[in-house]
Amino acid sequence: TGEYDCVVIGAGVQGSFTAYRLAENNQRTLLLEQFVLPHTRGSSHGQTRIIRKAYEQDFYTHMMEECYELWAQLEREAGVRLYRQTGLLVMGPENSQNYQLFKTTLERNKVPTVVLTRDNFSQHIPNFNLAEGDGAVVDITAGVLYADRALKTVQGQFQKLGGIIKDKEKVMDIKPGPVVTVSTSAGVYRTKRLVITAGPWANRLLSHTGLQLPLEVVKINVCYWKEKVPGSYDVKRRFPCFLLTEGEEADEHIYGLPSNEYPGLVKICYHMGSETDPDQRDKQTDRSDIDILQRYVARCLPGLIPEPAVVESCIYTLTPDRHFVLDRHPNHSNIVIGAGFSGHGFKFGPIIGKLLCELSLGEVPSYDLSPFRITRFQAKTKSAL
Ligand code: PYC
Repeated sequence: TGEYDCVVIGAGVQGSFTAYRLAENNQRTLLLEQFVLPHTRGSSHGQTRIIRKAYEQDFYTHMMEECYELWAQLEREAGVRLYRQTGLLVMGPENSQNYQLFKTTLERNKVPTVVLTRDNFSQHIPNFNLAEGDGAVVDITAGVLYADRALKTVQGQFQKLGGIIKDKEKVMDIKPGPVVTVSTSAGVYRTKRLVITAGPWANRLLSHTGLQLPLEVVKINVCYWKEKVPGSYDVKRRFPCFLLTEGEEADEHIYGLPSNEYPGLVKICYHMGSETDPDQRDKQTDRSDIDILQRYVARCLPGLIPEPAVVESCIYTLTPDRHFVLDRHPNHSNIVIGAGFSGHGFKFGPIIGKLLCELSLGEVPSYDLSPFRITRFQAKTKSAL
């Protein structure tokens, strides 16, 4: 048995940053992970992610303002490079609500941007067809985060502060109370405070505490597309990340990152997938998202072969409104939950860590967390009755 000030369950990006912040606050902290680290079973693996201030809602843009500073601070502390600026090209039907929300949120928050016109588009973004009726604006601050490296870095910094990581330890039981007892496949731990950041496994763990959240777990096919002419979409040629809010083929976002981790291959994905059990991810073989992407690539990216060369997998844990869950457990105030990052949480890791740490320590959170409260789901259910 071990005694801790705080146990964090789930060593993905959110749990790792939370554990790091707790350790910084002199909390004796244990970070538990069910698989051998590093692993590719959840939502924090892969070499790259997009970082951006471009959002439909002000509250995300505000959080990202500070989050960029926290990423830079981690880079300095650890002496590693985690961010590369590329810009993010946001496109969508000029008159659609979604595209306009992106554009006006960028303007209102004075994020540096360049608005592209149909006339100058190809001069700035070669080998790309802007769809008929689409607008285009570039969030200059956006870029690529080196995801695997970031995760390893924050875990290393946590350990340097005396934090303990135990991987290959699956949580089998949680007994809430003033002191929470966490039983794993390898031991029993007693802790004053618990944080659950278990990604698609959140509801499995929450079932021990009498709570279930409306989370939908989907498998994402992470597709890499081969350049016809090597280098045409390369990060070194300043090809940006891009995000299409909606389009002829797509109701959900399509996003892409310049060729980077695999030379000559460009990562382009659909921001939706098919429901999966996270322990049976590879049994989900639906490819309708890939069909959507093939049509889009054929139409808009003429320099790519419209068939994915490499397909990897990732999991999204979606809430009904696609906003995160950052809250205390409704019945146990010493249990804090970070969940439902809905496929857009990685870039927020440092700020989520700060917020979950504040919640866990009973401090006033640095941001208004009302969009992220658990009660919003109950309110929906009640009004639907
Ligand atoms: O939120 O920028 C994002 C994103 C890119 C890919 C998946 N999510």
